[in-house]
Amino acid sequence: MALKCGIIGITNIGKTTKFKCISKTKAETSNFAYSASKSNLGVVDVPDNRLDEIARMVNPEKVVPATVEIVDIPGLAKGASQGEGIGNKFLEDIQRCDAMVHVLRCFDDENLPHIEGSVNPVRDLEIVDLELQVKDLEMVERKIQRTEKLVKTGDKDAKKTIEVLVRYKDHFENFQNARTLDVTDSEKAVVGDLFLLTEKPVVYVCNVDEGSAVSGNKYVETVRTALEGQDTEILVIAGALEADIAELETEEERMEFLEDAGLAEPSVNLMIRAAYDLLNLQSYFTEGPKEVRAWTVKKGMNARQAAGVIHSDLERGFIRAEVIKFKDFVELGSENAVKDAGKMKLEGKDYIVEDGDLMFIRFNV
Ligand SMILES: Nc1nc2c(ncn2[C@@H]2O[C@H](COP(=O)(O)OP(=O)(O)OP(=O)(O)O)[C@@H](O)[C@H]2O)c(=O)[nH]1
Ligand SMILES: [Mg+2]
Repeated sequence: MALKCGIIGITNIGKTTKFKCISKTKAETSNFAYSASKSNLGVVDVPDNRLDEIARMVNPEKVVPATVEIVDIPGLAKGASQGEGIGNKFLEDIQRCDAMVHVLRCFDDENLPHIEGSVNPVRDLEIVDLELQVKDLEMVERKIQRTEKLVKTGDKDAKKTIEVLVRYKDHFENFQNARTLDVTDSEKAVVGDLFLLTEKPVVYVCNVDEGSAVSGNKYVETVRTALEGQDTEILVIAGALEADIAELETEEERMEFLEDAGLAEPSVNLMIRAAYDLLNLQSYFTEGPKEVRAWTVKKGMNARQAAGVIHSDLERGFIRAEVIKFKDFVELGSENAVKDAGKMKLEGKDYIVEDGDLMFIRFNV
């Protein structure tokens, strides 16, 4: 099953607008709170300049980018965990995701009322976080009850388990997210079966007005201050502007508008790459006259597992991988030049694949 990244946030702040910029999936946007009644799933190309550069050099018949699954989830509101708004259903959709892009409204627009009556991204962030925390608290409390029964039967581990669970419980009761609790890996494993919502890795996206696309605005500053000290990325995206640009017919037109806005590429690209990274994914490349292609592997996969992403035969019959570093390929200009310079490495099955490796798999079945 593919890993998925969910776009979450309070209702009516531009989540679906962003989703439409990056995905070919049809999705409804509207001016009304809670108008969306279902999540949208999109398989989204991962923009990668390295792939484009290899393609320019090799000039293949076909270029195939990596993809990542993004789910646009309808907005939450205060009380969602108690069934408010569209309620619990979307918390379940978030549960099925492996990472989250949390969108925050950081733009003024008199024509677009805010569900809470004013623009305040930090308050919105706290509202959404609280809904997730309440859900997580519920999960942890239920596990505490289950485990207490085990303590009574004399299970020795159960007592330790409860100690860890209580730490999580206290943490949620202090309005904190699971990901910020200081725990060891084995302690974390205690809640592994709960798939806690606030444990999932997150990146924040500040949705700003056109004029703030490059340097942000006062709302973005409040978000930065609120998240200070947390190891988390904050992206700034002018959603409406990027939606307009995505609608343009030609690449030239799109580039012109981006340049006018002071951007080198659509900022939604950063969002896609951030999602890919949060999901712990990276790419390696294969190149030839027929096809230049990016393949998705989990970080830390070895060469043999990575070969299996192309085809199970390559994993089963793996002999070795010929590995070229992207930098060498670009600097030296071709596969042969890299070989002549002695910079192509032969690697065995245990080689840990690095992001951006060019690989040719030798196999025999
Ligand atoms: N001014 C302005 N309006 C925006 C921006 N992004 C989205 N909107 C408008 O906000 C409204 C809601 O946008 P959606 O993308 O449907 O919002 P959503 O977060 O998906 O809403 P729900 O699915 O109901 O949670 C639409 O009318 C959009 O045109 C933006 O960056 N600036
Ligand atoms: Mg929506």
